[in-house]
Amino acid sequence: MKYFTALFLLPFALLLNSCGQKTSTPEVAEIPEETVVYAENPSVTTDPGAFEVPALAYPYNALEPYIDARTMEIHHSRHHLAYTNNLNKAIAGTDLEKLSIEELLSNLDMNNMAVRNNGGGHYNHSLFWETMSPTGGGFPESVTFTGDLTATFGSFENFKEEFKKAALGRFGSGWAWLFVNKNGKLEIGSTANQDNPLMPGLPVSGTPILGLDVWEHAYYLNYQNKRADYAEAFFNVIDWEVVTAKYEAAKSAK
Ligand code: MN3
Repeated sequence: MKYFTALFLLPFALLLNSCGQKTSTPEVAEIPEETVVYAENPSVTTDPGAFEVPALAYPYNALEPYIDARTMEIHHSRHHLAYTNNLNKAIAGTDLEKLSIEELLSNLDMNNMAVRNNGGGHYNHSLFWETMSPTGGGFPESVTFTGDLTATFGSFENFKEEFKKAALGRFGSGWAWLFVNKNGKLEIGSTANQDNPLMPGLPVSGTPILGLDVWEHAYYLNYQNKRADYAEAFFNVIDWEVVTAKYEAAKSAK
């Protein structure tokens, strides 16, 4: 019976002992590492209206090290959101609310600066997010698209240099574009502010299939004033599959 009692009390004795040990050794406070959990498909809530900021197909940190998470977050959840909210406000109660963003921009009154800046901002950023991917970079796989790209610019490398030149040559804020012109041919160009080749009366005219945002807000945190490094890095995240699909759609629409 004595033996049984001792056996029965053993776990308690061990427990007491371990508690005693715990209090005798001061605990070292663990400082948790700062871990940010990024949403798989980050979304933001647009004010009620005709247009919505699209959710991204990849987390904010997915394009690192080429485009940093903080820049992506601010760019998508603040800059893009502001353009879309302001566009919705500018067209509220007008017939423009019934149009697609492409129709709206193609038939734009260029003196309507609120719709021009914010409609452009909404369209340009939507295209920008769509044509980037964490599995992007490299070369287009499509033989037709690569063939046309090479026929137009001489080689893929030449195309890249021309595109980077357009990005660097844009003074101040704007965008560099690869677009399909009215003859169904590939062309490179750039526009100021939030303009784009869909808008009427600009020197560059056609259907954008790839755009690079060269506003400082797109790269300043990571690249500061080094726009050339940012333009070079962009080529590591271009989703050529999406660009090719846009090329084919634009060509067949001409
Ligand atoms: Mn931007």
